[in-house]
Amino acid sequence: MPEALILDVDGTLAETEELHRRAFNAAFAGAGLGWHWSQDAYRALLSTTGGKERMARFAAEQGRDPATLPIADLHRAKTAQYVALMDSGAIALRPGIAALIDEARAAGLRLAIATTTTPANVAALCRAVFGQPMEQVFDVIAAGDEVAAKKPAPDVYLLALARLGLRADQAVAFEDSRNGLRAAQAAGLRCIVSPGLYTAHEDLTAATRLLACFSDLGGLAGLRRALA
Ligand code: XBP
Ligand code: MG
Repeated sequence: MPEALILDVDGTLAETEELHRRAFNAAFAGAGLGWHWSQDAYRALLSTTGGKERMARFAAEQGRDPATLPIADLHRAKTAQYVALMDSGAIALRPGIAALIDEARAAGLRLAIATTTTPANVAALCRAVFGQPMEQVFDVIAAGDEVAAKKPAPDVYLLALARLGLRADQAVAFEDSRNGLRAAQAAGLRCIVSPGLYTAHEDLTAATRLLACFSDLGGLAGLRRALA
């Protein structure tokens, strides 16, 4: 049995990407940019991880030099919109996640986050779905802006492992996307994957175990079998 579970946030703990998309669009409207990301456009844009990086890519696709746009300000406005949406109670955990976290805690496993998004957004999610500060739910938080390269680079998983003080073979990752799976595996981790609304079309067959739903894992007993 691993000593820790390292969980992705967006798409894994909860289906947050639709909230991210709405928050981006609200920030664009607030800035008078005339940009709007449809669900189909956002699905394609998600191959670029990180909100700032995603906006810079979109600007370049529109023929604009990203350096001439206030990307950092736009991202701050987007994060504020996202936190407000989250605080309004728009989100729930994905099926199977609450039970897995409870069982892992009861069994003495440690819990970590390896996410591309910002700690402010993780904190808002924890307030909304656990009713607790993130530090009480997770022992370790590793976030995208703390590392040199975002997923699919292994950096954020390596940071989570370093903060846990564990080797990769002592933990297991949980992901919803190909970029996340590649990041976890590049860090040497085994990875349980269940695709979400925005990643169902991706090739996730390299997963240690690919599930339609995290509740199909069968808890820690199922995890032990999946890793055997
Ligand atoms: C999720 C992301 C994030 C969010 C937006 O990837 O790529 O960029 O879409 O968050 P993963 P920010 O689930 O693989 O970590 O705007 O805060 O970057
Ligand atoms: Mg994800």
